[in-house]
Formats: sequence, C-alpha cells, structure tokens
Amino acid sequence: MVSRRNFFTGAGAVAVSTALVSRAGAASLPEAVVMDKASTQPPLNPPNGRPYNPVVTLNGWTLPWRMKDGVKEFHLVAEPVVREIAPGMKANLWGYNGQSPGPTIEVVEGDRVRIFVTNKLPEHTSVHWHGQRLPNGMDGVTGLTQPGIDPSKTFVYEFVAKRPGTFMYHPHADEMTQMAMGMMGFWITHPKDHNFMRVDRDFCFLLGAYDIDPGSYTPKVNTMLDFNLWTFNSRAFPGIDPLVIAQNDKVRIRVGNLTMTNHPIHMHGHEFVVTGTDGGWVPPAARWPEVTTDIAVGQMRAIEFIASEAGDWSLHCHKSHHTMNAMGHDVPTLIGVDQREVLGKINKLVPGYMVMGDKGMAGMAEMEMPLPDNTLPMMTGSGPFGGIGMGGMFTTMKVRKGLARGDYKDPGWYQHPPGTLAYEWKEGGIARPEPVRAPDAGRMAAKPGEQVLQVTKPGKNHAH
Ligand SMILES: [Cu+2]
Repeated sequence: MVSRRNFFTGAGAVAVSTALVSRAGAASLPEAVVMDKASTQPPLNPPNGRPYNPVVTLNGWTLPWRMKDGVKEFHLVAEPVVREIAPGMKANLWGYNGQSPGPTIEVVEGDRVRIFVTNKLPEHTSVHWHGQRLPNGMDGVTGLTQPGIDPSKTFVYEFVAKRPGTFMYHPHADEMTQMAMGMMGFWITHPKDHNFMRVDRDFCFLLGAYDIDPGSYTPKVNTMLDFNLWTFNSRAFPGIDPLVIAQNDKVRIRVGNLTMTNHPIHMHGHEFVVTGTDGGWVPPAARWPEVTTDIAVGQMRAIEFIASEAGDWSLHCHKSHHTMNAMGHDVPTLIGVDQREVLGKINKLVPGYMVMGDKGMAGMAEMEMPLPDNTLPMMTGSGPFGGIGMGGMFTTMKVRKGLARGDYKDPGWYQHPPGTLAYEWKEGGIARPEPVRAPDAGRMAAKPGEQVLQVTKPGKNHAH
C-alpha cells in the first residue's frame, strides 16, 4: 500500500538536496511517503500525538507524519502523477505524493503543524490551506503572501491547527491549470476531545471534474464548464469504492467541492443532517433533515445519519449528466424517432452502424460497443440485476448487519430478505394500454417536399 522512496535519489531531487545542505537542519527533511494505488486505504490510527478517530478517504489515503520536538511534520511533494480514473482508463494528472487528489492530512485541534512542500512540477506552485485560521504569511497565495515555489524548491509552512473541522488544500498559483490537472487534497482537524461528535464511520472525498478527450490522457486545462468526467476523489463509477457501513452505525460523510459548478449530493434510503461546513460545526438547533445537500463551488459539507436500513443504497450527484462518463453530449434527442428507414441508407455507407436512443438511452448501459482507447463507457457498472446505467459521481453505501468495527471490505451485493424486493406482476388484469400520442402528432412530421424550420441556437449553451 504505502511505498516509501528515497527522496534524494532521482534526477529531479538533486537540486533540492544541494540547496538544503547549506542550511541548518538540512538532513532533517522528513521522508516523502508515496501511494501507488487508487483504492481506499484503511484508516491511519495515530501512532503518536493526541488520540483521534481517523477518517477513511474514499479511494485515497492519509499522509503519515513525523513527530519532531512536539511538532507534526508532513512532507507533500507536488508532482505529475498517473491516476487510474477507473479500470480501463488512466489520466496524466498533477497531484501530491503519487496520487491525485493528494493524501488527507489529519491533525488534532491545537497541534503545531509543519508542512514541507517540494515542487516537482514544471512551473511554480503554492499551497493554500482552505478554511484555516493561520498567520497571513502561511496562507499560500502566490504573489500576495509568498513568492511561488519554483520547480525543484521546497517551502515550509508552519501554523497551529486552531479550529477543529474539515478543510481542503489546493494551489493558489496558476490555479485554473493546476486544479484542472487535479491538485487538491483534504485536511481534517479533529477536535481535542475525541468524544466530541463521535461517529462510528467517518468518510471523506472531494468532488472533481476533468475534460479528457477519449483517446487522450491529459485534461484540457482551459475548459471552464464543459467537463466530461465527474469524479469522487478523481475516480469515476464503477471505479469508485462503496462506502461500507455496519447497520446502525453513526456515519459522517465529508464532501468538498473544488470543481467549477455546484453538486447536489443525494442519498437514498436515509435522511441526514448537515453538521459541518468549512466554517465549523453547525449547532444542533440549526440543523434540519435532508436527503440532498447542494455543495457549492469551494464549499465543504459534513453530513451525518444513523445507517439503520440494510441494503445497497445509492449516493450520487443529482445532476444527471454528472453520473455519466466521457462522451459527446452534443447529440440530438431521438426518443420516438423511427430510424429504420434511415438505417438502411446508412448501412450501405457504414456497415454495422447501430440505431441508438429511439427508446431512451438505457440500452447504452449494457451495449458492448468498441470504444476509443483510454476512455470509459458513458454509463456503465453492473449490479446484481444488470446494468446500473451510471458513471461519474455515483457510488453505493453498503449497509450490513454485524460488520466488525474497522471492517471496510466490500461485502458483495445485498441479499434481499423474502418479500422485500420489487417484482413483476404476472397474474393477469387489464390489457396493456395503447401508447399515448399527442393529438396532433401526425401534423408535426414534415410531408415529402415540405420545408422544416431548423432552429440553431447561438453558441454553446452548456452551463453546468
Ligand atoms: Cu454534480
């Protein structure tokens, strides 16, 4: 799982080591720990320092630290990484310590924290500690509070983690590029009292958006709204791990949004309350029940609920095009259009061309079509009853009776107790009704020779 590499080997690191030799404490740069897998790693139980209840980062991990004279020292390395977005597709991203998003940083309220940031990118960077109260000079805004960290240089950030809560980190340097390339990570400051708002399972993930053309590996960094990959922690369904939960556990899910649009995150089978934002904990009297919470750009939400209902429950963004993977969206709607006649003509030119979408797009979920290299089917992932018809920002919460504390292994698909599964009615009754047709449907079709008005709207209207 976690691999350690000697930071002082490799061509890019040489300049760093020589630059540091001239300074006191040069030999004391903490080791940079690297992750080579995109699967969910078990929680990191704190080996030293004050106790806390660790989080589980969905398809991610927590960065180990070194305790030095009472200070928690971390080493982040900003670098190009190859992230597996889902099995069958990889992307050239920029991230930290081998992955994008970077590792989760977990500390305790009142901890003094020192973070070494080494830049192995081809351009300067910085790290902004989103939501934290800290000295102005540690805020990581290139040009305003510090010079950029040039390639091969290491900067040190140091502050006391004053306020408990959920935070994020990301560059404040060429940020449209660097965030489009995946530079972001989660930061949790646990409360000093580790029984405060204690939960049994505490998950976190960041919402991400990428624009990667099928057949290519690098995101288009100038895209503002028209992204084609929507991710939880830079993974698209079915590559997103399930949230494995023991029945009746008290569960917290922390979600941060560093994309360029809002995401209404929707949960099935349970209602929850929003207990935390980037501004801190929500007082109990100010909470209300929800099944969807909209997470705006640059925001974080912590939601909590008792997982009382066993089953495989969906957890997804409710913008339906955010539960799809890369494919052209600029296609006409063909529902109700009889394509048989035109198919005959197309097949003379393109043998094997298939009619699509005349009854909706659900058929696409199970269709095995040849895909270009390095892309994902638009809707994919199959469940115990067939194609799920989802991609992108979608996963499941697998709530099971009797799971041991700390057991996050995928328990497989839910076994429905007798009498609790929707079923087909087969015992007769009224005849199948005629399909409904608009009263003037016939008049709307063009007759031979009749001119059909083509309306073209100006520009792209893809405001996500
Ligand atoms: Cu969304």
